[in-house]
Amino acid sequence: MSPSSKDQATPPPPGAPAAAPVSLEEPTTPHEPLPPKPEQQSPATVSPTGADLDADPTQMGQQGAFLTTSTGARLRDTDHSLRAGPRGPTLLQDHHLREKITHFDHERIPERVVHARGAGAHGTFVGYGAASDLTLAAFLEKDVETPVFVRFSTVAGSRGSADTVRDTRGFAAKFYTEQGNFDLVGNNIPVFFIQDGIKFPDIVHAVKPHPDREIPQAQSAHDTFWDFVSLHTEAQHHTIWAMSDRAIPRSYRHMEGFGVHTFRLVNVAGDTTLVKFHWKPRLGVHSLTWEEAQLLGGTDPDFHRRDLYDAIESGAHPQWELGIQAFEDTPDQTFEGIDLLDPTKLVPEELAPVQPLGLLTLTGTPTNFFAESEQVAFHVGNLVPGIDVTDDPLLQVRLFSYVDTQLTRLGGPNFNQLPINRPHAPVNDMLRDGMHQTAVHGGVAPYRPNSLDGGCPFVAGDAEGAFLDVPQAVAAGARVRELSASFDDHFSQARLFWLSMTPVEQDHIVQSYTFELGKCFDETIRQRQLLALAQIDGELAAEVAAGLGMPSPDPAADVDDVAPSPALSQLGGTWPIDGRTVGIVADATSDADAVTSLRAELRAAGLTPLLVAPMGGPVWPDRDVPADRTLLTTRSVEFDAVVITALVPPVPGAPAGPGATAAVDPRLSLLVDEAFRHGKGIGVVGGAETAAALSLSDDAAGVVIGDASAVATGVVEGLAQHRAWDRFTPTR
Ligand code: HDE
Repeated sequence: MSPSSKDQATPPPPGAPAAAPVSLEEPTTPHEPLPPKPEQQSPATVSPTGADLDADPTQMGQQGAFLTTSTGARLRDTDHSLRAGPRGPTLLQDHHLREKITHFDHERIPERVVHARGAGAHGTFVGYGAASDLTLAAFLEKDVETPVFVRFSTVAGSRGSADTVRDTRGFAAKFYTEQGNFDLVGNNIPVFFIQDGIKFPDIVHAVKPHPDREIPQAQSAHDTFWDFVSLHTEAQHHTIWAMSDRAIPRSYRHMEGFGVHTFRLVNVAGDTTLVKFHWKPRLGVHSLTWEEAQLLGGTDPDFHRRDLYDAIESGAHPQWELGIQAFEDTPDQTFEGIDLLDPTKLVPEELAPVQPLGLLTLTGTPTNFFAESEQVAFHVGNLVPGIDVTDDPLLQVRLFSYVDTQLTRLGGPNFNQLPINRPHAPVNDMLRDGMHQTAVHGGVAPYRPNSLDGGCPFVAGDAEGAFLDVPQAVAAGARVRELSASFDDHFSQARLFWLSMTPVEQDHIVQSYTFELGKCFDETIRQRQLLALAQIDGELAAEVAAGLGMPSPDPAADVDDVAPSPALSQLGGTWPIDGRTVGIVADATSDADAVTSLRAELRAAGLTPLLVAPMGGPVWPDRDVPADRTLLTTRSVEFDAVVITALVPPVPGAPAGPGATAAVDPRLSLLVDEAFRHGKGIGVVGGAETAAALSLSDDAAGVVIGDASAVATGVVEGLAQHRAWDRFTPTR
C-alpha cells in the first residue's frame, strides 16, 4: 500500500510522490491535473519582465522606468566600461559590460534556409459555416472567430534581401483555433517545382547564390537555377508561373494564396473529401511591372513590408477569403484526369469552382518583429480534427522538415511555448524539459498510463474532439523509389498556363524568360531551356530565342492542345483600391486649396495621398503642410498613381541630364515618364500648360487633366483596373 493512502491520523512520512491517494486500477475518468502538494511552490507566472499575465499583451515587454541588468538591478551608467583609471585597461569584473556584450553577441538566430525574408501580421478569421457537411473543423463553423498570424515571404533571398525580387511568395497562416493550432503553409503559386520532397535540397541549392562567389542574391536569373530546371522538367510548370507577373506582386495584399497540396477533410460521419485550399484577396491579384520591381529593389527594398504595415495602420485592413476546391475522395485520387497527389498540377477553377469558407482580415502589425515574424514556427503537421494530409509525396516530406528545422533555428524543442507559437487551446502534452523550457510543470508522472498523477492526462475520443488520423486505405505494394506514371506529364499544364494569359501577360512572360536566360553565362543551358519551352509553346520558344539571339528550337512534335483557364489571368476586371498610394507633386506655386481638396477626396476613397515637393519642410510658406516625400527621396515606383500640380523647376542639387530644362526638374520628368511607361494613372491639376510642358495629353489612356475633383475621380476610376492597360501594345 502506498504511504499516501495510509490512515491520515498518523502523519505519513515525507516523500510521497503524488498529491492524492493512488488507485489500484488505472484511472480512466478524465479530470484536470492534480493540485500540487501543499509544500510545493513555483515561480510566479508573470511575463519574463514581470508584467501581470492579465496585462494587455502589448504591455508585457520591458517594465519600469529605469535601466536594469537582466536580473533587475538598476544601473547608473551604461556608457562607460569599468576601467583601471580613465586611461587604463578594462576590468574583467565588469559584469554589466560582459552581460551586455555577451547578449549582443547572441542576438541573431539562424535565418530560415528558405523563406528567410518575410513579414507577419495579426488578424482574425471568421467562418461562414459553409463546410460543416465536409469537415469537423470547428473554426470553419458559422461566425466562429479565430485569431490568426500570417507570415508572407520570398523564398530564395536572405533575410536582408529586397521584397520585390522575382520569386515565389510564401503565404503561411497560423490559426489559433479552440481545437489547437492549424497551420496552412502555402505559396502564391498553386503548383511546386518538384513532385517528391526528397528533391527539395536540389531545387533550393540550384536557386540559391552560386556556392563559390555567393552571387546572385535573391534571384533565379543565373546558371545553376536554369541548369536544374531545364534538366528537371517537372519544374517547368512552376517556372512559367515564376516567369509571369505572379512572381512580382504589387503587394502581399494583392496576392492569391494556395495550399498547393491536396488535403483530406473528414466530417462527423467519417466521410472524406479531397480539397485544395485557396486564399482569394478582396483587392484582386495585381503585379508590379518588371522595371518597377527592379527600381524598388533600390528605392525601397522594404516595399511589400511597408505596404502591408502602412495599409493596416491606415485602416485599409487586407482581406482574403479562404476557399476550397472539393473533389470526391475516389481510390485513384484523381479529378478529370488530373492526379490530385501531384503537386505540379492545378485543377482549373472552371472545372472545380472555389467555394468560400470564411474571411481573413489582417488588423494588427507586430509589436516586436523578432518575437513574432522571426520566431513564428509553422508546420504543415499542425492540423485540427476534420483536416488531414494526403499521400502527396511532397507533403509527406514537409511533415518531417518543419519541426526539424525549428530545432536548429529556435534552439531546442520548446519553440511551441514561444508567445507567437503558443496554441490558444489548453496544452497537456507530457513533453518535458529541454532548452528554453518556460513552463513549470507540476506532477510526477509525465507518462501514460499512470496512477500517481491520478491518470492525467487522458486520451480523448470523438466526443471530446480528438484529432482523427483518417483511416485511409493504403494500397499494398512493393517498397519502391518511384512515382506513379501519372506524374510523368511535365508540360501540359505549363501550356495551359501560357494559353490562359492575355497577350500583355504573355509578353511579360517572354520578357522575363529572355531576361533570366540572358543572365546565364552558359549557352548550352540557354539552349536546353529553349528546348523545354518548345514543349510548352513554339511561339513562346521562338520569341525568347529571338530575344537571346539564338536559333529557335524546332517545335516539339507532340504538344497537345489544352483548354485555357481564364481564371488564371489577372486582367479584365475592376477591384477595390483600398490603401493604394498617390504621389501628389506640389510646390509653393501649386493651388493650395486645390491640393487640399484633392487630398481629401483621395483619402475619402480609401487611398493614401503623399505630397512630393522639391524640398523638405512646409510646401507653402504660409501653411503648416509638410512634404511627405521629396524629389530626392522618392521615385515614381512608390506610387500607384501620380498627380502633378506644379511644374517644379530644377532645385539646387537636381541632376543635370538629357531631361533637364530650365523649366522642369529632371526628376519630375523622370517621374512622369516612368509613371506613363508603367501604365499608371497620371493627373494634372494646374492646366494645359503644365501638361504640355510634360508632354502629357489626355488622349492617352489613364491621363486626366482638369480640376482637383475631375482628377480625383479619374485616378480612382483608373486604379480600379490597376493599370491603364491600353497603354501597353501587345506584340501578338
Ligand atoms: Fe517549405 N519550408 N518546404 N514549402 N515553406 C520552410 O520551414 C520544405 C514547400 C513554405 O513564414 C522551412 O520554418 C521542404 C511547399 C513557406 O515561416 C523548411 C519542402 C510550400 C515557408 C521548409 C518544402 C512551402 C516554408 C524553412 C519540400 C508551399 C515559410 C523555415 C518537401 C505549399 C514559413 C521553416 C514561414 C518554410 C521545408 C516545400 C511553403 C526548411 C523540405 C510545397 C510559406 O522546413
